[in-house]
This record gives sequence, C-alpha cells and structure tokens, in this order.
Amino acid sequence: MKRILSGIQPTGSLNIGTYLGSIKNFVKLQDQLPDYEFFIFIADLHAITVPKDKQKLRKLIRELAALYIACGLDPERVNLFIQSEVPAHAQMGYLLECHSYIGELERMTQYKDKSRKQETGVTVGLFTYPTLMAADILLYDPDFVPVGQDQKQHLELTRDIAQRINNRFNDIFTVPEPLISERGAKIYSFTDPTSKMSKSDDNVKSRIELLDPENIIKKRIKSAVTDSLGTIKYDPEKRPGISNLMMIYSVITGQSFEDIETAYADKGYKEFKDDLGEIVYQELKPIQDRYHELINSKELDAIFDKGRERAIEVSNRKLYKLMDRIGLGRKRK
Ligand code: ATP
Ligand code: LTN
Repeated sequence: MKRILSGIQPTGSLNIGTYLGSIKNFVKLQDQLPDYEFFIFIADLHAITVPKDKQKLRKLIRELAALYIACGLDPERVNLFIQSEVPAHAQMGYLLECHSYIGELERMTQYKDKSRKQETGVTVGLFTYPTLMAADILLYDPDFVPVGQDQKQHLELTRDIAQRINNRFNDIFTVPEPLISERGAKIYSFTDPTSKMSKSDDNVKSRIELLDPENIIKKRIKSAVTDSLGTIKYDPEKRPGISNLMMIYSVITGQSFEDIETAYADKGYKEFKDDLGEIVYQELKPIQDRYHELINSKELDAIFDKGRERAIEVSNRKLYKLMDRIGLGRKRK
C-alpha cells in the first residue's frame, strides 16, 4: 500500500497559514486518495531543539491534535501519533546522522536563519534537526510528503540521504517526493507581508489563530498591512499585502484571482476586508465548535493510542532492517 506522511511541530497555536497551506490540503488528500495509508504526527522531539516550558508543550501537543481532527482529519483514515512515543524516530535519527555530512547540514537555510536569530545556546539538536526529520520520513516509506515551501530543502536532503543509504546498503528506503500545494502554498504575515505567517512570530497581530474569537479575526484582517493604491489587484511582487489577503480569500472560497478582481472592481479595501473577515470567521467557526468537544475527551487519547501502535509496528520494521544491513547488534531472524 502506498503511503503519505507529514509532521507538525507543537511550537505554538495553529494559524490560518498552516491551516490553508498545509492542513486543508492534507484533508483533501485523505478524501481523494482512498488507496493510501496516511501517517501524521506531532513532532514534539523537534520542538525541544529550543527550550520549552513543560506545561505549555503538553498543552500544545493535545491542542494541535484536537485541531487537526476538528479541521477534518479523519482518525479512522489517518494514523495520528506523537513522535516521542515512537522510539524508532530518535534511533533512526542517529543512524542517519552517521550517514550525513556537516557541510550539507550547514547549508540548510532554516538552520542558518534560526541560529542567526538566536545569539547564544544554539543546540546540536537544532543543527541535526534535518536528519531527525529525514528519519521521521524514511521510517515509513512514504511516496509523498505534504509540506510547505519552506520545508522543500529538508525534503531534498532526505532524498539525498535515502539515495546514499540505498546505494550503500542495497535499497532500503523509498525516495519520497514533496507534495507542495500550488495555491495557498504560502500565506504571509499581516504585519510584514514579505515574510511567512508563522506561529513563532512574537507579534500576535501578524496572524489569525484558529481558536481566535470572531472580533479578533475581524480586527486582524482590518489591520493587515496593504498599500496606498486601494484597488483589489493580485500582484504579489509589487503589492504583497493585498495579494496575500486575496490568496486567503481565494483558497477559502475557491474563486480565482480574476473573479475576485472583477467582484471588487469598483470597491475598496474596507469592503474587501469586511467580507474577508466574515469569510474567515465562517470557515473557522465549525472547527472551533468541534475542537471544544474533543479537547478534554477520552476519544483523543484513544486516537493517540491507536496511532502509536501502528507507527511502532511500521517504524521498528524499517529500523531493524537498516540495523541489520549495517551490522549492528546481533542478527535478527
Ligand atoms: P515556525 O514558524 O515555528 O517554524 P511554522 O509556523 O512554520 O512554525 P510548522 O509546524 O513548522 O509551522 O509547519 C507545519 C506545516 O505548515 C509545514 O508543512 C509548513 O511548511 C506549513 N506552513 C506553516 N506556515 C505556513 C504558511 N504561512 N503558509 C503556508 N504553509 C505554512
Ligand atoms: N520540519 C517540519 C515538521 C516536520 C515534518 C517531519 C514534516 C518534522 N518532521 C516529517 C514532514 C515530514 C516543519 O517545521 N514544518
């Protein structure tokens, strides 16, 4: 059976960037591809590459999973699990570190950005993040890995490592393809429309979180940075602010940029933003209702248990296969 896998970091509350750029796409895939087995996990090991508060981390892991389900992820179709509950990830991560080069990890732009922002205390874990991510993926032989544009380089590294190990130890891993959605692939910050909307941005005004109440949702859109031209035209190069809002409009409603331009030909930012506020609120309301049903329920724990069991079964098989080929421990029958 073919497989699709993706991971999400519990580093902050989910925002509409992740929702529109990643989760919505994932939910669509789950419905469109009944022949695939799906894995999605909460990447808590990745979250501790920078210091984390214990209570907050615990809360976020649960919150994220509940939100994914509330967004339409079907736990019957998808194995949903917590990365640290499946030991093979850390073990495989180490094996892959021994087949990766310092030079290639130093070239990773996410590492360069994050280590530059953080003046002291850059951990080894932050540096080896991409090899752990490669382990997450290669353990499950997925054919496709849905990610945002920012993760493309990590996927390329994963492919390089997979090919290197396949050449050396005789075909062990499936070489995965990234699956990057065409539209909505990247949603930008409301305060700086040239950088990605991110859950770790210190400025809360830069984003809408999925659990934000109606008044906040509308306020954030009203205060989103645009320009002084006042017309609704899609031009991401010259007019990133309004183009970003049009992208959000388009991904939610399914309308093309031309349709939106025509509909707002003789209207200004105020009307456009008022409408968009309502559109985003209507999209998020049912998600919020389902989230509140789930968050303190036993249902969520049952989903995690089931996901963990299947993930352990699949990942251990791959881990032991590589250990055998390398010559580690005693030979397994
Ligand atoms: P951080 O900013 O803390 O690095 P993040 O906001 O990028 O985190 P992740 O958990 O790293 O969130 O991302 C989850 C998935 O959603 C990834 O595939 C990522 O590429 C995608 N994603 C995140 N933010 C956006 C965005 N603004 N637009 C489109 N896709 C996004
Ligand atoms: N690095 C990813 C999260 C992530 C992931 C993965 C995604 C960790 N392991 C494996 C896909 C497959 C991120 O920051 N978005």
